[in-house]
Amino acid sequence: MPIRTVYKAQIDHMQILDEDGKLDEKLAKNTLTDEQVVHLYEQMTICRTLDEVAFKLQRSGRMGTYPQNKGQEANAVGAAIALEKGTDWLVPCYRENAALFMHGLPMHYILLHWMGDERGNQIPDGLKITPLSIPIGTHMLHAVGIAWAMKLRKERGVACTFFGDGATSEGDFHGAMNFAGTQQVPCIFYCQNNQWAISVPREIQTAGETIAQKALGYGMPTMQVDGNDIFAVYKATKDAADRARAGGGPSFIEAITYRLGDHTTADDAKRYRSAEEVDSWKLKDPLIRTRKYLERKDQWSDKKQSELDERAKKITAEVVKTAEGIEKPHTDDMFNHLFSEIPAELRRQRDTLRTHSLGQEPGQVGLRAPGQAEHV
Ligand SMILES: Cc1ncc(C[n+]2csc(CCOP(=O)(O)OP(=O)(O)O)c2C)c(N)n1
Ligand SMILES: [Mg+2]
Repeated sequence: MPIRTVYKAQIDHMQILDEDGKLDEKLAKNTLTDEQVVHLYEQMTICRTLDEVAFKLQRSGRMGTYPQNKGQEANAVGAAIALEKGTDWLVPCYRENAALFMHGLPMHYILLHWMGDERGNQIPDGLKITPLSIPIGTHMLHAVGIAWAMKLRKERGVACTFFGDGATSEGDFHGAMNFAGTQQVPCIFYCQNNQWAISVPREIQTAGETIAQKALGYGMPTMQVDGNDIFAVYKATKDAADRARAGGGPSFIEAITYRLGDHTTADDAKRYRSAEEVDSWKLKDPLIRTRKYLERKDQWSDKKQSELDERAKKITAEVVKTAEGIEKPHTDDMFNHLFSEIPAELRRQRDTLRTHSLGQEPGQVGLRAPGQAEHV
């Protein structure tokens, strides 16, 4: 019996808008209108302004650790506009702020989250968004579960989960991909390959030439896109969503991008990556590229830019005011959201906290007066 080839594969890379803001007209057909591009440019700018504000809040001790989205915004906005708000689920990691805002999450929730206030994770009813996943990769399983449920209920929705290059080395990632493939669930696996997992470079994250090829092992359509190109991100996500809605199962997208900031405010990326590398990626910045495109098409001006910058400043100042102005949480809140019926031991702890200061300031918030209404 001669040797025969039983499987052949290739991974395509798609770029539609190049670094100079030039468009591949053929590939761009039926993608984004100029009006939509302006909208996405505004969303990216507002998101980046919030990033800068959050960074300063952390540095001045008003917020905990914060992971900047800077440089990766095209992924979030391009995918978000390709998905249906209120129908499709977003299952995020922590570098997709703009997608969450576009699907309805009030911006101050993100600040509350990083200020360590759990109310930032209580997504308002009606929004199809799960809380940020700080454990790397665990949320892809949740996305597959949501997608499976939608399939069983014959709903039209798709679940799109975002994660990094590092997450694709986790066991949970492979479990999620395998199950999604065998059950053909309507799930989009969106990998933001930003070249680094904290200080671990992409080259040693996996021995494979691409991350996209990992999906071949799970029988999924897969491709690479330029993740700093809103057109390519939009097209890849829209095609994957259309396929999923038509019963075609899951898809994988590897988006090539770069985080221009440190991993988080607790990191100093200068210790492990060169200034030349960062500079080379600054030239590929999605905001610069999108603005160049709009200028080419006579859709943008310095005047519009300064109006937008002013608007972004105002919006984010208001967001900070809302986040910092929220009433302090009550100690009861620590017990209120985990169990429908609180176990006896936790009830005892909760009740003790109401009547004893436990070595803390007796005047602290949380010492509820006897007889005051209980939450549970
Ligand atoms: C299960 C788990 N292991 C380790 C960590 C610590 N950790 C936080 S971020 C990170 C790197 C993630 O890299 P990547 O998936 O590429 O995402 P990026 O931060 O680059 O967007 C690690 C190891 C964690 N949060 N969760
Ligand atoms: Mg990464």
